Amino acid sequence: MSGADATSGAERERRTQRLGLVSDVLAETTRFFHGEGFTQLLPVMLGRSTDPLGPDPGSSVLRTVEVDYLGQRFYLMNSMILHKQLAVRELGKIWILSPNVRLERAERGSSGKHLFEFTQADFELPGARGAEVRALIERYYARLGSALREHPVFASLGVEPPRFAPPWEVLTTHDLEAKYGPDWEGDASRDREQPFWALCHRREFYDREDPDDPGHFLNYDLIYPGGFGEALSGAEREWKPERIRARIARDGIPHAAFRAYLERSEGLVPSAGGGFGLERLARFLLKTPHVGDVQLFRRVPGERAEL
Ligand code: ASN
Repeated sequence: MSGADATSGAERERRTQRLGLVSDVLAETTRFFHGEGFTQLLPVMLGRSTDPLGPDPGSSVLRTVEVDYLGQRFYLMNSMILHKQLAVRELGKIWILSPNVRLERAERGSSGKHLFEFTQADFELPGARGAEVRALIERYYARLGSALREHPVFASLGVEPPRFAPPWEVLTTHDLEAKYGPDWEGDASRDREQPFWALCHRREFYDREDPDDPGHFLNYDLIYPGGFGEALSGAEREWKPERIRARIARDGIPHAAFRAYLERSEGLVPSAGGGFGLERLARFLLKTPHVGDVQLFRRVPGERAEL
């Protein structure tokens, strides 16, 4: 066998092992949400409205993909947030393995954590507050860590198995900016050995503004340690139609894209939830250089896709 074949054979074997871990993470995630009483829904991929992904200083999406089909305009899912908000009223606690397409700028290819197609575990709980969601997610990671600790992939790839030790530090973006500057995520992540929560981001209209403290937001991100950065984003939601309309107007995002959602907004109820990227989770567990390394077919911005 030539050297090149041996190398690609070894790399193929590592890829098979990484994908095996992704499969086991999916199985554990499914067991967890079902055990917590969530109803699993199949994903929506084309919607008459979708997540605007902005205004958000962290977003760098070029555009939302529009599909005109038989006289209707659809958008490819940036995330299912708007559909989740409508679904919780009838269905209670829900979760979805939700594929998202986000056309990131080419420069994002070198961040190590951006993909233009990925899957998130996306969940929503009617009537919940942020603290309840954060406790749920801490239970999830603690359980995932114990379930995977003896997984042979870690010894085989020479990576430390995960040690998640919640409860985790809770900070605000104001604390983080004061210490690390406006681009706090990388340095704050590199400074820590456990994940931490970052609260209060000024971003999309569906994250609830604190009624007692305008200009502050009842949302949260979970950040991985070691420079791996954002794991999850979530929030308590705006559900009052007049507040949603005012936020959309304030953000200056085109109304047409939200007409179908706004027409149904009288049916919204208070809820909270979030979503975490499964590829980012697998990358964090396996400490691969790029999140594309845990995909079967890499979807890295600016890279030529194999298939
Ligand atoms: N899934 C996120 C949430 O529930 C939204 C997103 O992915 N942009 O808040």
